[in-house]
Amino acid sequence: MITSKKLIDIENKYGAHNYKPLDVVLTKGSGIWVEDVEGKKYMDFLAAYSAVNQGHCHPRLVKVLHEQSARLALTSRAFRNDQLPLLAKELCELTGFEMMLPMNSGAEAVETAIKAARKWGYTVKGVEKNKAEIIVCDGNFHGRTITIISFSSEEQYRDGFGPLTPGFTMIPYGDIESLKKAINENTVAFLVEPIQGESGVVLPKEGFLREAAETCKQNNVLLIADEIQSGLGRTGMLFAYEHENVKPDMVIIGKALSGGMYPVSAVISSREVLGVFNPGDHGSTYGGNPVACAVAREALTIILDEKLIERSAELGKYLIGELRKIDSPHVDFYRGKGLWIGIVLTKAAGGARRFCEALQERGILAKETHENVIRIAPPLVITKEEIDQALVTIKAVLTQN
Ligand code: IF1
Repeated sequence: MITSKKLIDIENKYGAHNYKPLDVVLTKGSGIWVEDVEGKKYMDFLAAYSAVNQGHCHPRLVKVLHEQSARLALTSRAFRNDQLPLLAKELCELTGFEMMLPMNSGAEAVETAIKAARKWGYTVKGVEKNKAEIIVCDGNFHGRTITIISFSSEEQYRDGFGPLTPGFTMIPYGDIESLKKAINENTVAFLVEPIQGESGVVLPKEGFLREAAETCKQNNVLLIADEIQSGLGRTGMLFAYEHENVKPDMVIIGKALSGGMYPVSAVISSREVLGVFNPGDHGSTYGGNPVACAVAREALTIILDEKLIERSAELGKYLIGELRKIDSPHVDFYRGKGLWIGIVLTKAAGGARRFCEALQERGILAKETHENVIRIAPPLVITKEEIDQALVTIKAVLTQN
């Protein structure tokens, strides 16, 4: 057997160092549990940044992946396949939108939404050629492509990668007055995460999304919700924007759309918006492939069959309630929705990394974000008993370290 240490050395030698992962080398997963190459078991409290909402290696997803990959894996969009129409229909019926466009990674779906919004601006709204502007938020995370990092507020994500893509304006997250001021006749869209993930599970002021939706409507600006991380049950609703009773013009999904089994993303929207694409305008070799579509269909069905949205709402409320009972000198406050919680540490706590390492030591894998936030996001299949088990460990780490 190759040891963890040996594998880490090999990865460090041959793999680019664009990450600094916890030094745990995983080889197996089932539900909320993962196992390293030495056989130590951990609870996964990150769930691959909410891609594994359905739990690791869900038997139904494994089965569909096996069967579909043995039947037909890839045709490209030059030909049709028998899975894409069914995913498109089921996804639209589930979400209440008219059309979808399938991609692979989240970033590609964000790019797709940006292209759709710009083209809608020129062909429907009547914006002057090459003048389209899109408003984004401070602290955003939408992916890693050149265009997407062009409007990141994180210096490190942009530094060294210029020249950057123009056409984006930034406002403070949650500030409705700034949004109103930033809109002009060239504004085609407002792109926003209903809850910011990488920023540390940051919720905007209550009412912000509702007012933003009204403002967008009044000004003929598209509201684009990036639900790649917040969507598909994570916050105790199918989509996080439902907490504010709004309906965006475009929604971007990925991650849990495949339950972590395969890269699948999509943009869902109206005929008016996605109808701007003509044959040849946009595409992808793998986007909409039969394996992706079959897996996504099953992943969506699992969310409904196993009542994962309701579980997230109920167990999330329970978990944050129990966390708040922990009397720790290191915790400033807790925030979150559903099974998506940020433990915000005090300045004096010395950063979240050491707490994540202590959790790892005791069998819980969680990831810090922005120095001082421990992010908690287990697969939504977690049971109350497993949460109680985890709470003992979390309490020990937050009070003893
Ligand atoms: C990394 C963060 C999370 C996302 C939202 C689009 C994408 C993401 C709201 C792009 C991706 C990831 C990717 C991963 C780490 C991660 C992350 F800390 F970096 F910000 F989740 F919090 N929109 N999020 O959260 O989707 O192209 O990756 O499929 O880049 O290291 P992708």
